[in-house]
Amino acid sequence: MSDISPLQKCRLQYKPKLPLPLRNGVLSLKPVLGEKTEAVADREQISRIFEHTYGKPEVSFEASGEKNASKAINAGVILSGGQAPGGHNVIAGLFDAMKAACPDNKLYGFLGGPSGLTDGKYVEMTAEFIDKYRNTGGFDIIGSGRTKLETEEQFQKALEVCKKLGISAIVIIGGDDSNTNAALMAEWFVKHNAGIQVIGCPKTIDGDLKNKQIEISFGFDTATKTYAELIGNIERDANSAKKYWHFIKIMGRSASHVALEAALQTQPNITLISEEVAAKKMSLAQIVDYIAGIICRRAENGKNFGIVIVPEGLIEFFPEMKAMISELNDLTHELEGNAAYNSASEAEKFAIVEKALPAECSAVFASLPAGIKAQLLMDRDPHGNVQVSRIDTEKLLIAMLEKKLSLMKKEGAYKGKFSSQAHFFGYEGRCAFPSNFDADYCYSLGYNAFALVNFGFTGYLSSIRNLTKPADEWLAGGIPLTMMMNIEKRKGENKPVIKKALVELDGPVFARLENNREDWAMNDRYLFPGAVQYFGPSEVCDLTTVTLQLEHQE
Ligand code: FBP
Repeated sequence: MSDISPLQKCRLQYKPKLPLPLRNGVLSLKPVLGEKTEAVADREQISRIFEHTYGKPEVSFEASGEKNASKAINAGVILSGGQAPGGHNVIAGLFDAMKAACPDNKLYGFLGGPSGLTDGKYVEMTAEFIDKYRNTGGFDIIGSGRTKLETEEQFQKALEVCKKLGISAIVIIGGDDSNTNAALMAEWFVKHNAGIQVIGCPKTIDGDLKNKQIEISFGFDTATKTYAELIGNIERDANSAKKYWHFIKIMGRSASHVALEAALQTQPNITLISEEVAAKKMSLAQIVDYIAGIICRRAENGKNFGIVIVPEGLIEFFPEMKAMISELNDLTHELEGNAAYNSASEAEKFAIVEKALPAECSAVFASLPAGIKAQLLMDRDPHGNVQVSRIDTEKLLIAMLEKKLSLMKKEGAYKGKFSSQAHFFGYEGRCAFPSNFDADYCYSLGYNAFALVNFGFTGYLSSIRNLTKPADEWLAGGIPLTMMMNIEKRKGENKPVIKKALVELDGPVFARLENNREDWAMNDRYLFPGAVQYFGPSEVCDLTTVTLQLEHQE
């Protein structure tokens, strides 16, 4: 019996498509430089921090018509942060580009994320090793991690490891934070004349690493197609049984791009968008009222079922919760080494926290069910933030709605029956086999990363554009990382960071939801996308999301 599934066997045969200029290998390219660039904001501070790498021009690659010579080099690659479908193809593209340029080129994979570089834990990539992972999901080829690379000591260690292995270029595959770290490391290497280039690749299913230059991060396409397939199946079930309200929390740490895209693909009854909740300063109680209103109106039409999409980060966008969570982040940090707190029972911990929080925040905390309180007190992520994937916001909404609806029933304002099911779609989509789009896009990002290395660039993000067109028409190039930065407060300190893209409430993607909201709430306009990640009609299978189509429509 084979130890791989029939689908995996089939996907291993898939040949990812490259943009036309890259198809003859990176040695046949010529870089075309644009104008000098500036950071999105806080230019003076950013230019001071990145004294040696600030302001570089954008670059695009064109076919040169001739083949340049190349000498053998060694490079390293790191997977950083949460998994996103297609990471393996970035590595495969990088590897193939290197070997096509010079068979003596060597690629080392650092194990377990950025700490693999500083701890000197690595594996040398061979064709045999990589071939098993082509077009597969996950990051298990070398593993990932969330260690931040930002200190002098870490950069020194990285330099020693690179020197030992003869590495002159590192490719970091990560999100906004990892690429901020890539920019810092690029700057440090230039400042210390280390002769090591650093190139980033835009990864995250959350879709919030995008801007004028980067159309989308990889993984967003597959994750949203996977969630949409599952939501469609639930819609079909809800419409068949007609007895449950399904509350579906959709991954996406902060921005609601994933929830919004999945909603546009499936047309559920209610879609909450965190950015809208924050902009309208809506409280949790107001959102509960809003959902209860739709449940009542549907019940009057004899429909005691429906679908509600809840973005993962929602809880942090309610103004009262945001303030409370921010106080709680500082407080839990202070309480970390406190023996009395650590040995206290759960109820005692709640009492300690309620006493220590400012009065208004304490009241908000006290109003929550014990399960949510306990989740809010769990460990923070490496940036000191609450881990929203571990908070059952969908269950919190259900609990509050049960109370609200039974009260309304007593008052005669609601005559329906409310039965619910809670779901969380996150990890199910994060490691799916990459869709055709992500398989092509990721392979191209990796291939193109080596083009940037070959022409001596550092502190750049690999960029493939024109993504709403077929791969033949994609454009390859590089964007200076400093161009995407601004200054933000992190753990009380001003830091340069790549600006996160949130859902634009005045943009065409949100407008599609807003214009259809009432119709989708009351009428059942469910769409059932099915499994279209790999095979099927090419307008959905090979091309990317509704979000990108709307953002780049002509
Ligand atoms: P990245 O930003 O590193 O890509 O990770 C995003 C994400 O998948 C979020 O959507 C989610 O909130 C988080 O990771 C979960 O983190 P963990 O893997 O640590 O549970």
